[in-house]
Amino acid sequence: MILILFFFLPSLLSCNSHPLDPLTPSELSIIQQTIKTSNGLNSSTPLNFHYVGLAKPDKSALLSWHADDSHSPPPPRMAFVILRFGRGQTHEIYVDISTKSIVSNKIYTGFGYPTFNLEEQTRASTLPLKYSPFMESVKKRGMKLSDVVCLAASVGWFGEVLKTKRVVKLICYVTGDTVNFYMRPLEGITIVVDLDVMKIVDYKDRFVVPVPKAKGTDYRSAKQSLPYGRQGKPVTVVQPEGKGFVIDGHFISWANWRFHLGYDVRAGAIISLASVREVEKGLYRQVLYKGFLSELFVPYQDPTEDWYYRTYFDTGEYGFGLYASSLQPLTDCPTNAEFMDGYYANQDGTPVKIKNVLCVFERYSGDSSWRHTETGIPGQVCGNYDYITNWEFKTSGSIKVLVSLTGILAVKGTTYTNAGQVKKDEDLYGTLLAENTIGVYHDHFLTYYLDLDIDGNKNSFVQAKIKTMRVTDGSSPRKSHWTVVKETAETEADGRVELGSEPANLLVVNTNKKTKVGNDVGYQIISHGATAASLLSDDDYPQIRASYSKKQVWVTAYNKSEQWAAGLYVDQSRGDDNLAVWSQRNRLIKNADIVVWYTVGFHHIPYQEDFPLMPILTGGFELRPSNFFESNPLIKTRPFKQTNWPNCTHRS
Ligand SMILES: *[C@@H]1O[C@H](CO)[C@@H](O)[C@H](O)[C@H]1NC(C)=O
Ligand SMILES: *[C@@H]1O[C@H](CO)[C@@H](O)[C@H](O)[C@H]1NC(C)=O
Ligand SMILES: *[C@@H]1O[C@H](CO)[C@@H](O)[C@H](O)[C@H]1NC(C)=O
Ligand SMILES: [Cu+2]
Repeated sequence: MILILFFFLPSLLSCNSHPLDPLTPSELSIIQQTIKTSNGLNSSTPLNFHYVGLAKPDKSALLSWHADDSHSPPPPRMAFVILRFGRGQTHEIYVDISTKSIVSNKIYTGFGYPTFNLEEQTRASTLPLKYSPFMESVKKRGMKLSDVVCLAASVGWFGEVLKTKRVVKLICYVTGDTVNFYMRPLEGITIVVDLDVMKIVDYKDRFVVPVPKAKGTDYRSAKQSLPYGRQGKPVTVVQPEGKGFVIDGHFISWANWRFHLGYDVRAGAIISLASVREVEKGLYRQVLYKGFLSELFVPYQDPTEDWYYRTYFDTGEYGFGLYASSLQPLTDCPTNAEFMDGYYANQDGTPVKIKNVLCVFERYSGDSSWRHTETGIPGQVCGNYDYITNWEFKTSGSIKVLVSLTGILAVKGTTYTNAGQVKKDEDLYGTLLAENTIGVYHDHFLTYYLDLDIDGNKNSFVQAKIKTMRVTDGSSPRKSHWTVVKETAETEADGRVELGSEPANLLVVNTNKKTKVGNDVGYQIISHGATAASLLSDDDYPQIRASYSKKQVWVTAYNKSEQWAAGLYVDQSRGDDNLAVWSQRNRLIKNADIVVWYTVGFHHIPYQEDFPLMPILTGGFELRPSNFFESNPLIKTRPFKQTNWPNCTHRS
């Protein structure tokens, strides 16, 4: 099958934009101009852009356009913009890009604030450097002001009843002889900045603990000293006949798969319209209408004054795509990768490019007799943590979604230099990783939005529960066996699953489509490790905000405006608009257009190997055909030609 792809000539393929393509730089400029010159928004008060992204076209309009093989005009391209204007008003604006006009402009009055933009975080983080009480605090700790770096942290919500100001807390660190300033926190200082007036509004210096030393915290290889470990041999990937996939704009075809790959400043990578080819019929069959990382909740487990509020929502508060870093060829992606750039609008609405934000490559994992080639799409995000998110498409029909955590832990300064000094009943809220350095306990909950459309959008959620049966009538020498009892979810209440509570396969099926032998076609969701759920009490404020994090799987009725698991406005949110709340509507989900929300969860107890930089830890899940094909589709896929090139040279 793969040979067909070699007949595609990229130059012959049109590069017309697809309705799901991310906003281009020129479109972002049109949006900026349209808004800035529009009546009512063009006053002298600056406009602050917090989100600019493609307004998703109506699903049914898009699907009929897609089925029509692009002969009809595509649905119009619209942008969705969240901006703050004047004193403290959040506007939701739809812009029609072709007519350069504002379609609607609504003021949001509910709780919660939009995603921070980078510029306001940068401005806030420099305020302490000119603030004399802080300069005094730095001096008191024997540090140089020029070595201090501060970062903005969301403050969360802790039961305040009235509307609060849009504030952040600053967490400060010392660089000096290391790039890894995260390992050298300045403890005991609270700095609160009001972002709307850009001023420090609260300051406390409560206690001093030693700043951990710089020695041993640098992770750059040039900074290491003898003795070194053994060096591995070089590795390279060669595809003698060229790449096996074709990229047409944002549409990717490879082997039996095709799908659209986009970038969004909030979500990062977005996979749409993924369909897999059925060899017998020569048809592409729908699998995943849309999939992306909807939220990433990271609550730290230290209730003390300096740490209690550190319960981050990286997607809704910071923007997973905004913090994406450029992937480095040969380091992050192999030699045979293709790269895609991402564009977002900055505070002023001006387009900014993130080069190589996504990469696409084929991977041969020759660990079985069948051909195994996969396309991985890592998108990387960097704050202190790095998350590498992978979408792997397999010729077997599986989509494997993996997330790898690496990077730098958030650590806490302490007077302790040895675990033996810790008092018997004292809770450190973490592990002593190095002298004066505690790696604080925390979780990572990555919630994926998966709008599965298995052979169409009328699907059902089925739990194939595995139950032990007793043989009591003496009909068999056996006393027991297990069997499968299928339960089809009627409403959203039946679509909430706590993984591990009982053995079951989780299936999304289309009961309107049967295989030849009469089974419902379907896909199942299989966990690959990392199934942690939140352990916080239900009445704890971070838990109220992320009330969906107690269950790993939720199934909801499709609703275009329900995309972000923790709600649209997450900074200081109060839990009134999130996945768990939507699920309470208890809509019908049987034979309906449904969305599966799957959370990859880690409880992270730090260990010394996580210092000064954490080695990769991976978990994820797989969407796997289950009675979708008539038989193993790999049988029909011709294996790769083995090529041995002992004497090839590498040219970059
Ligand atoms: C704002 O736009 C309106 C209508 O386009 C125009 O009449 C007005 O002069 C503009 N004001 C400013 C400050 O640019
Ligand atoms: C769709 O979602 C929005 C936001 O949760 C909600 O206001 C609206 O009522 C929902 N519509 C339906 C039909 O459930
Ligand atoms: C490798 O080297 C051998 C001997 O020099 C030569 O015959 C062969 O063509 C080379 N193969 C490739 C793929 O370059
Ligand atoms: Cu962690």
